[in-house]
Amino acid sequence: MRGLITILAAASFNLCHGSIVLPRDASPEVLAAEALAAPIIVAERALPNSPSGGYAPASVDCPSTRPTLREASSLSKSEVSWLEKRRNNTVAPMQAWLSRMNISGFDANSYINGIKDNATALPNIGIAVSGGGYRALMNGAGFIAASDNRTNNATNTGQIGGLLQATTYLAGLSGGGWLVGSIYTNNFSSVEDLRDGSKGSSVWQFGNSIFEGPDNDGIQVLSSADYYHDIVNEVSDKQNAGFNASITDYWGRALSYQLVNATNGGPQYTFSSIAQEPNFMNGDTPFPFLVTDERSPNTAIVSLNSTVYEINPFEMGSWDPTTYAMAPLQYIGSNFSAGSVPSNEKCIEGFDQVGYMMGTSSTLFNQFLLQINATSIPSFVRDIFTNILTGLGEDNNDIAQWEPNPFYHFNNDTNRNANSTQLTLVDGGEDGQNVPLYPLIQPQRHVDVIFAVDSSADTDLNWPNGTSLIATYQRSLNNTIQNNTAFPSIPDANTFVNLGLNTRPTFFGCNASNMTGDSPLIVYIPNAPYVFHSNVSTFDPSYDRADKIAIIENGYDVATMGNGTLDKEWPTCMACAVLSRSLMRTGTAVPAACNTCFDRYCWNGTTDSSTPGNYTPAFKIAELSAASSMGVAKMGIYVAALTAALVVMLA
Ligand SMILES: *[C@@H]1O[C@H](CO)[C@@H](O)[C@H](O)[C@H]1NC(C)=O
Ligand SMILES: *[C@@H]1O[C@H](CO)[C@@H](O)[C@H](O)[C@H]1NC(C)=O
Ligand SMILES: *[C@@H]1O[C@H](CO)[C@@H](O)[C@H](O)[C@H]1NC(C)=O
Ligand SMILES: *[C@@H]1O[C@H](CO)[C@@H](O)[C@H](O)[C@H]1NC(C)=O
Ligand SMILES: *[C@@H]1O[C@H](CO)[C@@H](O)[C@H](O)[C@H]1NC(C)=O
Ligand SMILES: *[C@@H]1O[C@H](CO)[C@@H](O)[C@H](O)[C@H]1NC(C)=O
Ligand SMILES: *[C@@H]1O[C@H](CO)[C@@H](O)[C@H](O)[C@H]1NC(C)=O
Ligand SMILES: *[C@@H]1O[C@H](CO)[C@@H](O)[C@H](O)[C@H]1NC(C)=O
Ligand SMILES: *[C@@H]1O[C@H](CO)[C@@H](O)[C@H](O)[C@H]1NC(C)=O
Ligand SMILES: *[C@@H]1O[C@H](CO)[C@@H](O)[C@H](O)[C@H]1NC(C)=O
Ligand SMILES: *[C@@H]1O[C@H](CO)[C@@H](O)[C@H](O)[C@H]1NC(C)=O
Ligand SMILES: CC(=O)N[C@H]1CO[C@H](CO)[C@@H](O)[C@@H]1O
Repeated sequence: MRGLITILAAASFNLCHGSIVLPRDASPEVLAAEALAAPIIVAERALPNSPSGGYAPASVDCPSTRPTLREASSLSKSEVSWLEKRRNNTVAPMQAWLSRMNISGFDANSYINGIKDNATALPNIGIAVSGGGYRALMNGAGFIAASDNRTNNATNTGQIGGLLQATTYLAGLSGGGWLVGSIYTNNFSSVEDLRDGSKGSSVWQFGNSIFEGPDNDGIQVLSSADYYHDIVNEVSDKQNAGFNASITDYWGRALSYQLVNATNGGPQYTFSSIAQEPNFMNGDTPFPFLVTDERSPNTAIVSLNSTVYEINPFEMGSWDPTTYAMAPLQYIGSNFSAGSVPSNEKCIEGFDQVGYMMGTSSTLFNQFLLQINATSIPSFVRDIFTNILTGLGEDNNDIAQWEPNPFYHFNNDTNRNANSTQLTLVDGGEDGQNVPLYPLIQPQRHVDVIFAVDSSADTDLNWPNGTSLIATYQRSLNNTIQNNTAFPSIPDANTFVNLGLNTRPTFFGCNASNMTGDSPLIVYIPNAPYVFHSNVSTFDPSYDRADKIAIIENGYDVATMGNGTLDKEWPTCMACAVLSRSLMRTGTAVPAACNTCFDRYCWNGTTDSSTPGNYTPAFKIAELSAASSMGVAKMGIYVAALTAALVVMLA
């Protein structure tokens, strides 16, 4: 409520005094309409609370307790008190969901009733949505839609709706981060609402690529030239305010028109403002994360031993024994030194602009912008990019340059960036961990089960083959970097393909007693064709409405195994996965129905590492008749883009 009131006050301040810079291109009519709608708009989204009123960060008086960094030795106080509300709020939805999932011979209601006052005993659920561009956004959206009790028909027999309402944590990375960021900045919108969009808004209108800008029926009524002028002007504002800009600023701004349902993609909306949304504050939504990787100074390689960062509504930082620190996200643009903001410095807010955060997590996608000469965009924009790219040099094309570095002179001995005024961040999947499990396997969070939605393009035909889980497993074996994160044993990619572990859901880590540490059970949900070829290229920038709907629907089928068509006990088996660790902790006998599920879905340690043939999965149900097939010609260009991206990555 506090946030709402602050913003209502700010909104009226805006109008009466005009001293906060307004979004530049708004016409008087739009401003008037916004003013009238302000109370509604304000209640419905993350908050437009950047102090500059636009994209640029700006200085503010520091709070009486000046912002400081902390060592990553525990959860933040803010997260701990938020969890008290959220864990309690998941009890009723969990009871309802487990009962609907119908585990025969097991009374879910009385089981949860018996432990509802003890968060340690209750199941603690996480969902992780992988990267993979728009493919990952849409396939991930299918999973979220299926899990959401607000989705039409999702609580019917054979469906899994309500899982989201029982979930504590929701992580996204790169394309999956666009999904998570878009849901939260639009007031925890349902996927159905985002998919269908709304009149006058370009949200989730993927028919026009970000090269063209939003369709002209939007509030914006922008031509492509106006769209680019706006983006370029906003980024200039940031530079004029004294901040370096990198290609990720342009990238994040362009993405925002499709992801943030506000005029010009909401240049003044921040990620930290999610913490001021009433539904988040009340513990009515899961806790969101974005994930990004650090590139050490003077290196071009990002590998499994790179430092990984999470961005959450309260903080940004790393649990790794390198940086091992958390910074308050709201003040992340301040000139921190050795963990505090020097007394002669003001505090900075607005650096954590939502598009910039989503862009940072998806910087590999900057490769998209490098294809600029193959598009029809205005020449002045090309000139700008050419200048930027020339200035950066090849190694820096795909980075977000965070300056100032909040971790400057902090943890001097271990922090690889301790002596650098810049923090260089890249796409969260560049270390190979394309499913954002990192925040969810931190031992402090005690997550029991993670639904790992994998839309990676591992195989030649853009299907996943377990490579991402293998990476997380390998990292967990390196005692120098893993810092007490345990992970179940994962077989090699050939085994994934030979045993079909990448074509249907698979559980890893079923036997908790047979592990090095306290690891969650991983429910692997790989993208596979049920009703549509959802293996579209990572670098395809536009999707017409029919394809968008079809890919989301296919993702829904991936989540529900075709509304139970492939296995009518699948919902029961999901519930068994959710309960597994809790049953063990409370010493409760595993129901026979769950043992049947575990026999069916748990990887039992078998391997077959022989080289498989081409992986060309057939439709598990039948191709949707309504959807168009993807244009083959269109894909050609983006195969070239993918190749370019790989060249840069491997360079
Ligand atoms: C937990 O949730 C229940 C049901 O929503 C509510 O009545 C109760 O006050 C909550 N308890 C705490 C400690 O928040
Ligand atoms: C979804 O779950 C929430 C939380 O339990 C509940 O308040 C809401 O009524 C449910 N909505 C539907 C449509 O079932
Ligand atoms: C809460 O549950 C845990 C795990 O079952 C158990 O060890 C602990 O004793 C319980 N605490 C209380 C207060 O009942
Ligand atoms: C609604 O759910 C039922 C049960 O899973 C399923 O048979 C039916 O096809 C679904 N309806 C639609 C329109 O998806
Ligand atoms: C977009 O914002 C408008 C105006 O606030 C709102 O009416 C609409 O429901 C929003 N659409 C989505 C998909 O969030
Ligand atoms: C383990 O991580 C450390 C530190 O990040 C790194 O130097 C080392 O090469 C890694 N070991 C292996 C076997 O990859
Ligand atoms: C990470 O490990 C690789 C070898 O596995 C090594 O080449 C690289 O230098 C290491 N990087 C850092 C930053 O430790
Ligand atoms: C685009 O074309 C211009 C002019 O031919 C060239 O200088 C520039 O390097 C090209 N940019 C890219 C990203 O290839
Ligand atoms: C880290 O090293 C720098 C430079 O030597 C020093 O100024 C700073 O105080 C050190 N930080 C801490 C926390 O000791
Ligand atoms: C940073 O500089 C300090 C002081 O010169 C030095 O002790 C420390 O090892 C350096 N840290 C790194 C990661 O290079
Ligand atoms: C799995 O994916 C990786 C990463 O793209 C690839 O190198 C490997 O060849 C693939 N293996 C199989 C069996 O698909
Ligand atoms: C649990 C654990 O081993 N935590 C370690 C993580 O890394 C920091 C920094 O090196 C150590 O202080 C912690 O003990």
